[in-house]
Amino acid sequence: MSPEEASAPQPRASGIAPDARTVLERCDVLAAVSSSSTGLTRVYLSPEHARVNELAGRWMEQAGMTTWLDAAGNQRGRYEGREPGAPALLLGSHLDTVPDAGRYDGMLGVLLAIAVVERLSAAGIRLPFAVEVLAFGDEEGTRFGTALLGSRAVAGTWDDAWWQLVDSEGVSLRDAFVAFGLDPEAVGDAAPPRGSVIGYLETHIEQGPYLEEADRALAVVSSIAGARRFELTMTGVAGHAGGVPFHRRHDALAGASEVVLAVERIARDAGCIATVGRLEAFPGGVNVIPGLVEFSLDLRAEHDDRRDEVWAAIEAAAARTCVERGLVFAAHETHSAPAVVASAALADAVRTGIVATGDAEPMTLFSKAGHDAMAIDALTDWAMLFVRCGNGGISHHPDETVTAADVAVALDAFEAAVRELAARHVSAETTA
Ligand code: HGY
Ligand code: MN
Ligand code: MN
Repeated sequence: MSPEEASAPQPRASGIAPDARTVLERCDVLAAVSSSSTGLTRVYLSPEHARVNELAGRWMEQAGMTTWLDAAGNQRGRYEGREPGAPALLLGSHLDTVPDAGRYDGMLGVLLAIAVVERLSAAGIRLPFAVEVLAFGDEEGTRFGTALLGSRAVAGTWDDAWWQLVDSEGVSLRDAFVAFGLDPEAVGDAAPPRGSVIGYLETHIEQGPYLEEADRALAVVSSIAGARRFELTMTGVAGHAGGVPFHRRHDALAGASEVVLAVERIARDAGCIATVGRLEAFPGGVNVIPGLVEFSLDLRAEHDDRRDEVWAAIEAAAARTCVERGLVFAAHETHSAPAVVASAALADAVRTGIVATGDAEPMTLFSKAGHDAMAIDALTDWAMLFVRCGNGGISHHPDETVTAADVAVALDAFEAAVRELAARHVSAETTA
C-alpha cells in the first residue's frame, strides 16, 4: 500500500454517508440507556454501564474487532494490523455521562472510532499498526467524584487510595468493582504492555460556542485545561430565623454565597474558569438560619500555576469572609488533573485529516472541557479532533446537539487522520 493510498479517505456517498447516519442512530440507542426515567444519566460500574458496554462491544465485533472488557470495566476492541500483535493506535472516548446529560459527550467519539475501523475492515485494509478502540467507563467522575478512573487505569496511573471512595449510596469503589464482576487487585491489567501503543486520537464535541461562531465544523485541539475539584464546607451556627438579630448571626449560607461570588470574580479576572455546581444548606428549614453549607468547586485553567494562584486567592477570600462573619471554611480536594498539550505530530495528522475534508486552514482550539486524553497523556502521545456543537455549544445538557453533516465530515476527517498516520508510518519504515 503506497503512502498516498494509505491516506486517501473513503469516497463519500452523496449527502450523508450511511455510516455517519449509523453513528447518530447509535447515539440515540445509547441515549436510551439511563438510570433515570427523566433524562440521560449513566454512571461508572452501573447496570446501565454494563448495558452500553454490551452494545458497544457488539458494534466493535461487527466492525471486525476482537473485543474484551478490561480490568477497569472499559469496553475494548482491537483491529489487527498487517502483522498480528503489532503496536496499536488507540482511538476512544467515554460512555459515562453527567446527570441529565446530552447524548454526544463521549458517546460520539466512541462511535466514530468504531466507524473508522468499520470503514477499514469493509475495505479489507490492514494498516502497519493495529487499531484499538477504547470505550472508557468513567470520564466524568459522576459516581465517585474523582474523574478519569477508566482512562487512568489504562494509563497505569491508578491510585489505590481511590478504593475508599464512596458513591451517594455509600457504596465504595472497591465494592462497585466486585459487584460489576471485576477484581480490584487486577485493575493494573487494564494498562497495555510498554511499547505496545503508538498514540491516542480522540474525537469529541467541542462543548463550547467557538466552532459555531466561526461557522466551522471541525478543529484540532492544542491543549486541555488542567482541572481541580473540591468539596467545600462553610460552618456557622444554626438558629431561629426570627429570634436571632443580624449582628449575632453566623449564617453559613450568607458566607458561602460571598465565596461563590468571589469564585466567579477571581476566576474571571484571572482568565480562568471556575464553577460551583452544587450547594446544599443545612438543616434546610425555611425558618432556620443555615448552620452548615456543603458546596462544590470545579476550577480549570490553561496553565496549572495560574489555576493554583486562583485557588489560593479563593481561599484567602473565604478566610476574610470567615473573620467577618465568625464562620469556619474547609476544603477537601476530590480531583486533580494537570493541563496537557497535544503531540505536535499527532495533531498535525488530525490537521491533515481536516484538510482532506476540504477545510484548507483548520481551526485550532484549547479545550476548556476535560477529556480522557488528559489521563492517556501519561501513557502515550495524543491528539484530539473537535466537532461543532449547535445551540450555542451547549453541553452537559439534554439540548446538546450536532448535525448529521458535521458528523459525516468528522468521520471522514478522523479516518483520514488515521490513514495519514499509516502513510507516515509506512514512509518512516521505508526510509529507516
Ligand atoms: O468536566 C469536563 O470538562 C468533562 O466533561 N468531564
Ligand atoms: Mn462531559
Ligand atoms: Mn466528554
